Amino acid sequence: MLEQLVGDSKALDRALAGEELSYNDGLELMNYDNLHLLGAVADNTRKKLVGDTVSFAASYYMNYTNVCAASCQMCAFYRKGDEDDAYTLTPQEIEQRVGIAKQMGATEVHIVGGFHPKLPLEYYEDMMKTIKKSHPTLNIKALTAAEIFFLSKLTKNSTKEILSRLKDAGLDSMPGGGAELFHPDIRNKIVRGKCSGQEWINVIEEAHNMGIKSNVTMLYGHIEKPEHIIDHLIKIRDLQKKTNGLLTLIPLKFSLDNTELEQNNLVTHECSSVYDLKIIALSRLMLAGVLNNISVYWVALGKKLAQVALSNGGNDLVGTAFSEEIYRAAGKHTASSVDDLATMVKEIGRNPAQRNTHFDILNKF
Ligand code: V47
Repeated sequence: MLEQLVGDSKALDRALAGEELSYNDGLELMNYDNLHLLGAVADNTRKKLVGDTVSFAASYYMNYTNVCAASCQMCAFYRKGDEDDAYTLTPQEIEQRVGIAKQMGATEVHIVGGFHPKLPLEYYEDMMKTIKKSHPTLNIKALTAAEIFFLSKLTKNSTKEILSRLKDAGLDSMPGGGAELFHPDIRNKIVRGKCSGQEWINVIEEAHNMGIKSNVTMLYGHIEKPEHIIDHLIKIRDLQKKTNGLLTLIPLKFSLDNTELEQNNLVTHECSSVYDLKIIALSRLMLAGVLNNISVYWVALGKKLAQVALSNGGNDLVGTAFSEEIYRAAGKHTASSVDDLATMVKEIGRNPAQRNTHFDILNKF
């Protein structure tokens, strides 16, 4: 049935046949105007690859500092060290918050922050050792590849050395932040003072080779062009073919409020829901068979659109968040319980399941 309908698109035909999509196929689909067909093929591919389960983790999000040596045009979170609302948590404050999260049922802690120019490597090691000592079973998902790269420059250690010391201190896995879009033409317009796309990939590859798995993100809906999205997805696919260390792709919708891109009128509105759904569908189709988890970040989309995104290629919900300061800084509220997410999934006729960081199912509802 779908085969007959997609006859006008070679790329959709190829996707339905389970063939790997090329760069040109990706571009064709970014410019394809029948969202319903695109979504149907992505949904069909999702069903074949991962079935009807929609997973989510009980994750506690914590930003240990908003002080940042970088000043990215797309970020509303960073502060310079001397600003009134700049903060840095002590390892003891972090431990206290993590204790509460554990009591609430979190199985992982997601810890990221700004590029703090004064915190020594020992701060991060202490943080991880303190958490591990009190909560040995909690997965510490901490520090993006961009933070590792920054720490390497700051402390004059190799990125491998930093990763190895943090792994010894308790680092279990890494979040996917800081990836933004890898293509230099767009990256250089939205970030300032952050590693390049290739440097991000190199650090993550090193982490994967040490047995530290990670997520990967894709920041969309600002000033990118279709080719930047497809370039990013193909680089993710190539990386995953090499290391198999990626757990999921999390497309992140750009949130406008309080960013330099907004203040300079470079972006005047957030992208449309149609574009959101296209991005989820393209993520599913470009990565099919290589990276089979596509997470929907409901915090950015809202719960109703997140449900539609799950019917356009998504199979996982991210943002069980008890706290997430970066999105809040850019105008989005965050917080939900595991039961709320299960209800959201049941409402669309799919099967909710709580997972751990590594996508093993812990609990069905
Ligand atoms: O790296 C910054 C992005 C990321 C804005 O790995 C913005 O499980 C939208 O990476 N609008 C941090 N996005 C969040 C992140 C993340 C979130 C949830 C789960 C995981 C995971 C990772 O947020 C940054 C950047 O790409 N960001 N500013 C903004 N104005």
